Amino acid sequence: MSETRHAEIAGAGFAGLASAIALKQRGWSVRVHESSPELRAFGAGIYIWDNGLHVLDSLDAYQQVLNGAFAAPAYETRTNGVRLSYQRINQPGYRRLLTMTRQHLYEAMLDSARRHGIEIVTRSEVVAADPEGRLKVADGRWFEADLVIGADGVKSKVRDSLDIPLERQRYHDGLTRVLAPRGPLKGGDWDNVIDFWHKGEDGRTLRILYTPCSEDTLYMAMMAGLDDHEAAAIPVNPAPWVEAFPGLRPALESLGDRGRYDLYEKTVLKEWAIGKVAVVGDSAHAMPPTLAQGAGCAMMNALGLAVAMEESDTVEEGLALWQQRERPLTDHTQGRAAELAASRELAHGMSWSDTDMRAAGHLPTGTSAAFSA
Ligand code: FAD
Ligand code: 5PR
Repeated sequence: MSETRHAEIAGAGFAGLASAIALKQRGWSVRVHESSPELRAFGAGIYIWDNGLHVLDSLDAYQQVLNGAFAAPAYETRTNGVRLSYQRINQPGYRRLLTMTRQHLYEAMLDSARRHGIEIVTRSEVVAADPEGRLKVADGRWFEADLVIGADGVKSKVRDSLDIPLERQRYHDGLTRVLAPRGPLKGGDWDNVIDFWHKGEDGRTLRILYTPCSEDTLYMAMMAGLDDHEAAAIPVNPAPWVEAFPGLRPALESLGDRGRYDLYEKTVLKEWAIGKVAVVGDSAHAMPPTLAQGAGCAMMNALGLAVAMEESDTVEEGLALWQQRERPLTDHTQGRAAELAASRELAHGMSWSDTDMRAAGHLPTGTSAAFSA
């Protein structure tokens, strides 16, 4: 096909930016609509495994991500003070896992989008899509495209406007995610990722996934049950947390009124595409973060979509190929992440089994085993 094809994309999150860059790299023109007034990431820190790093390389964002991310030497689990699992990471022959602030990842992707000359319209709220290939914004205008992408997150309006049958599940646990200065928590084991669990004699379970995400910044995902009003409160009440995890006191006492509590959730769609509209990322497959693969799958599927378009004569054929090729891995990952969320199995240590690491160890469509950098 010689004439330039055009995509309209809802949402400038990780899925939207990845889709935009990957299509633009393959000769498409693209426009991204973002409802927020500013282009920035929300939330605290993020984990990106090998698979996501390969996609970032292909999107020309890897070097910038690497520069300023954290590469912990090990990943451990400690329950009631006892080390239950310990794995090296980021060392020759071991898995790679970079941790970083969400803003750091976002800026690297945004800078790549800008270098590629991608148009991003802020304060442009998408309200619907039409399978014929049109996207509608809040002021009533329609934008036509060869391909429409709904990358507008877990509350996707694009998805909802298409009436795709959907299954939604919420879990009993949720997390407060915060960034804090590392302060004295540096060097030795404090440079590891540490999944701290506390199982009290009173039946209470608390957990802090302790994650250095730069030289100076610490990310903590603090898990408490929905019915634990004291520990799930916002602003964070440090008392129960310091009691369970006294070693983290300096970080816990620095939190102030920061933080937000979010429940785990999962959405599964019958189809990821209808007509000329595809949904990508959390709009299609939100999952609990237990395998740290939500953004990883979002980025793999965004790149995979652009590759499938390149390989197909029509958008509809491309969308069919895309789902057939990419969906099984995401379904598997989502299902396993959900089991881990429901069972609290991670308290016994991470398994590092091939089943749990299938996405992390996958070489995504459109990437090569060697980093191009
Ligand atoms: P989003 O990041 O939600 O982006 C959607 C974008 O669309 C936003 O910019 C939003 O403003 C915009 N938007 C929304 N509605 C509209 C509209 N109507 N019109 C226009 N724009 C709109 N994943 C990992 O890979 N590693 C991790 O370590 C990890 N940790 C996590 C921890 C927690 C607690 C949670 C909840 C998730 C975690 N995830 C992780 C998952 C990851 O955050 C998501 O999978 C990822 O953000 C999905 O990207 P997205 O672009 O699909 O959606
Ligand atoms: N792993 C990661 C993570 O961010 C979370 C979990 C597991 C990287 C939560 O934020 O189990 O909830 C988890």
